[in-house]
Amino acid sequence: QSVSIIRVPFGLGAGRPGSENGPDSIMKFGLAKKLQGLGYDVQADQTIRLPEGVQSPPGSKMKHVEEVLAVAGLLGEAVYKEVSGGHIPLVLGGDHSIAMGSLAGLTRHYHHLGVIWVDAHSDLNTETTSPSGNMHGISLAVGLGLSHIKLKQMVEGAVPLKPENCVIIGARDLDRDEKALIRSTGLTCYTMHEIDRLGIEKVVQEALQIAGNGTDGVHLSFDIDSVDPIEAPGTGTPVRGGLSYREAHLSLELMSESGRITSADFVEVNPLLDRNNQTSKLAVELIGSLFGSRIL
Ligand code: DIR
Ligand code: MN
Ligand code: MN
Ligand code: MN
Repeated sequence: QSVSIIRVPFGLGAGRPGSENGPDSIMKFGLAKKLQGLGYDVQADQTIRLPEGVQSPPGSKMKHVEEVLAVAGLLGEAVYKEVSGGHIPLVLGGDHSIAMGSLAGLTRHYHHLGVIWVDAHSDLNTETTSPSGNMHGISLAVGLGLSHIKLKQMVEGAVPLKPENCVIIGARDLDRDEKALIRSTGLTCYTMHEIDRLGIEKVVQEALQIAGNGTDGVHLSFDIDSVDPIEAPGTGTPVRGGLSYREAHLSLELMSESGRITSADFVEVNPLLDRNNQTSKLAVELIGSLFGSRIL
């Protein structure tokens, strides 16, 4: 099996700077070595950069739309190339707006893609409902075709996700219109309440069923702010009451065991806000669990 690491040092979709330093920080703490130690052939990693001269006009509600679209287009093409070449794309963010690029490239290849979105938030705002104007808060809505911004603007041949194959895990900070959308679209959202009641094992097994039901690929989009800020302080929008250290690892161990995950994003690591690189190091460990690292 071969993994293609794609670094996306882009943070303009978030409300504060720093996540653009996430990819290099995660790599610095030994990601390539970890994957090689687990038996993967790690493809020479590539970096997707914002082309020079791309700048959104000032004064619009959503911030940095042009920059986000430019990066998503380039990332989407890169992801499509890797996945159609038989490699597992591992995308390192950057803020969560880059997931639009991953989804665009992946849905060109997998016409029935399931998505597991692990996040404190649901990223289901649209340009109409967004209270912040931050593009990282709309990426799942774009994936589902609910925004005026479409995946096919980024990659030709991309198709929208089907809500019945999309699952959110770890939500605990939802905006009003996001709640309404979760109810109306019929995607599955396991908030921290369901995780507390059912246990993370049951939640992840159900999520794998839903995302894997009739799909030809399952993408994991992992926002590090899903993990409790005690373990992951280095992120732009921390929310207390998140996944514990073991819940986060167990989720990824179960996904690994299932053999169903065909690509992943790890996003929103912000080294500027971190304490002793705790969050970057955690990201490396968690990616290890997804790729088969076990305690014994
Ligand atoms: C909020 C925060 N719902 C927004 N979203 C974040 O800006 O739309 N997503 N932080 O990860
Ligand atoms: Mn997110
Ligand atoms: Mn989040
Ligand atoms: Mn989705």
